[in-house]
Amino acid sequence: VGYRPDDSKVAFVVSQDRTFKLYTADDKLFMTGNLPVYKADEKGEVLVDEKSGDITRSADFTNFNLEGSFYIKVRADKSPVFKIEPNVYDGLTAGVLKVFYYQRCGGNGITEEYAGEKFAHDPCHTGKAKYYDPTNEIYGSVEIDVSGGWHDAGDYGRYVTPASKAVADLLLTAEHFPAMADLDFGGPDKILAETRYEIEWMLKMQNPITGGVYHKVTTKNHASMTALPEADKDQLYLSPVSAQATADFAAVMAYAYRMYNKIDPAFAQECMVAAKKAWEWLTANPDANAYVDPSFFGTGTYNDGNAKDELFWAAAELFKTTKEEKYLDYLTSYVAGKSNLDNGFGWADMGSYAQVAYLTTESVDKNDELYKKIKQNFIDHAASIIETWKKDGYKVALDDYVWGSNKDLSDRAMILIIANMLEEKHEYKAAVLDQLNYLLGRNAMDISYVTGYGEKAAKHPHHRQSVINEQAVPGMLVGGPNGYIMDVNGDPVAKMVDEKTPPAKCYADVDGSYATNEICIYWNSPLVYILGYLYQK
Ligand code: 9MR
Ligand code: ZN
Repeated sequence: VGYRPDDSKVAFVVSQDRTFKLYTADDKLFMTGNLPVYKADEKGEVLVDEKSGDITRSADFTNFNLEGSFYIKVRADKSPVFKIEPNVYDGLTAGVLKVFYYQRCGGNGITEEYAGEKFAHDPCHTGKAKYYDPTNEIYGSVEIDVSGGWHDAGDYGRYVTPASKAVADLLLTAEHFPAMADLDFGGPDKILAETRYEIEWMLKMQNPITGGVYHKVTTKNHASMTALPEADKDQLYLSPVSAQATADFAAVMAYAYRMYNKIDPAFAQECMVAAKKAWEWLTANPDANAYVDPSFFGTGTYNDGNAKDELFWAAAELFKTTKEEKYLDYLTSYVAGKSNLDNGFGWADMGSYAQVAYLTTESVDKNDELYKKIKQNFIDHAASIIETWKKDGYKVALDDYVWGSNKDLSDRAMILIIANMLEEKHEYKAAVLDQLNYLLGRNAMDISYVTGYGEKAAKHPHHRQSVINEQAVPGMLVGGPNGYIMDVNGDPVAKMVDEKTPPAKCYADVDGSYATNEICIYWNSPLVYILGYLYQK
């Protein structure tokens, strides 16, 4: 996609040449640079990048900072055209944020005014949802309106735990980078109102009597790949209440209170009451832990064996908002017994959100043991990410390429951005930009993983509206390389790769590939955070 004039600018070259050339998009030669000698180990063996199988060398043109459109050429090979411009990411930032609007489910549909003729659609999934098991004594007779919110991904399910991650990332973006709160991204609303659209749906997912929160609402099976949202008329079902969904919900609602209190105190109050009610359910059900989705469903499971990290997050947000002792007591005793603090930005591991909430609680004494332990843990986590970044041939801070690797990488960049807020370091900032450059095309597949951005970008995401309209909704981050794809039955990429394919290359831009090329709200959301950090002037 491009670089800002003052940032580092590097291309990775995999051929055996000595020089590289930089041309303007209209073919004027502007500079010639030398490629460095090959990196070698102690025995003089050339280093091969483990994750991609490539021997990479850096074509560094950082000092070149003229604005315009350019490409790099090494002998006959040309890179895609990229830009050098101060605001090179602005359009992308708006586009990545607008995806949440495109993912809207429910009442008003999405209109031509904002979605254009192609992607506008009628209201969808507005029927009442039943509890999946009619014989259940407490919930069996439940039939409620849970319309609204965002479709999770390429499918039309709506799931509370990944939704909580997406909401948390957008709230963190609006809070940490105030300029983002004003960004007009071409939808009907700005970031906080768009996020509220999801929060209002989440409120409907709480059982008003028990305070417990249903894990998800979906049809029994996924809609066909050719069904537009409004054509998917199957009965909606609620899955069981889970400790994960209830705790994530409590965390999100406590956080929402702080974010919306100035804008709409009545709404903020509603969130606060719901958060406390959810916490009551959690204290009344201390043994609720592993979530296993009923076999009734053929939709996403979001199975999660451990709910304690979600409770950790709930306690941290509730403490930050209310300052009540009981939440601090919970945090103190939970953290005291642990050597690792559940690092992760969801959907399964929510510990890093808890850490961030506690570390940014204003009244907390920075010399107390709890603060010091959590901060040390956060900084150690960032340091391990930096170690990985330094070793990698494409400067990717990933140890493993799993389903949704682009999310893991984006989450890791978020950790570095927040670590940089706690203790500023040049390395953190440099590593964040390298992760963004990877997502935007500087990678072993030579493709931008964000639809619509970059000359050579993913065009065939596993996303129903994009497949049906034969055009990708722009601004969506696809899942990316998946080193375990061979175990995924039914994914065409499983047959396109073999044991020898390096993990960073287990990817193809085909729309059947739900395990490398799907899109998700909680894959876009950490990217919004990264772009928010760069947007903040
Ligand atoms: O993002 C999820 C990934 O971490 C899991 O490994 C994978 C298999 O359980 O499921 C992914 O989530 C999918 C969800 O189940 C349904 N909607 C689409 C999600 C992205 O592929
Ligand atoms: Zn819908």
